[in-house]
Amino acid sequence: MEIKVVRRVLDVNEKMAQQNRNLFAEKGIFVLNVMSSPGSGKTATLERTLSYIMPEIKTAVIVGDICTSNDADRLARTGVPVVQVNTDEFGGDCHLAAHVIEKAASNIDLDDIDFLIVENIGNLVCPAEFDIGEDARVVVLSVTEGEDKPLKYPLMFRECNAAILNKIDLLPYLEYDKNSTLKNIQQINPGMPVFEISATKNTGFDPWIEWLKNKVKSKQNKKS
Ligand SMILES: Nc1nc2c(ncn2[C@@H]2O[C@H](COP(=O)(O)OP(=O)(O)OP(=O)(O)O)[C@@H](O)[C@H]2O)c(=O)[nH]1
Ligand SMILES: [Mg+2]
Repeated sequence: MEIKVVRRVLDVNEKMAQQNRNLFAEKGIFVLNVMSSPGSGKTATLERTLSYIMPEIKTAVIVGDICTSNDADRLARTGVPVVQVNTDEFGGDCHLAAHVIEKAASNIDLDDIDFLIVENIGNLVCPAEFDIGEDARVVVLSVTEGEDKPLKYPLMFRECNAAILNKIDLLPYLEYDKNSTLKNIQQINPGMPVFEISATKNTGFDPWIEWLKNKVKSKQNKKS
């Protein structure tokens, strides 16, 4: 009985996600779902990423948190349209579901953007289970979280198209085996690109930005 209920929730989400995907395809918008545990640096990475791609790529952001508009305030300072979703209004969900994205996107002029970033709620488990109609998923892992996280949270790493290893600037101060982390990521998702960056020190961004721009442009080309 319990399994049936869970299936139904996921089935409904899947349908809604497909509707979102159709809408975004029609508009030629590349949608990126950014996920990580709390505090890995999703917002910091996105603040910096926006400074690299704007104004060349017209972008909007949907950001999910259980409470507060802190992240929306930070991201709005870059000048892009931002919609903050707070899930405590509907039960404190630990992830963004497809119907939430549909509602949030209705507050954005989709004819005026080529790229929609979704910063998911900080959680290394639930967001990976919910398709929101995105084109690609990226997981941000920071070096303070430990080498074994890809092995402990395999779904997240299996479901993502790329990983960002953030807070590289802290390596000199940590007992941390970066190569072991990279090996663990490849064990779960062989061939997955990993971008080593420091969001706060602004290092390592070029390969990540190139990967992103290629994705956005190939989606635009599919439309035209
Ligand atoms: N040293 C260092 N600190 C960082 C880096 N990136 C982010 N931080 C710090 O990590 C903390 C969390 O960063 P956020 O960008 O808020 O992380 P987040 O993943 O968006 O957090 P939630 O949205 O709450 O899940 C902040 O204090 C950042 O300044 C980095 O590259 N190096
Ligand atoms: Mg954040």
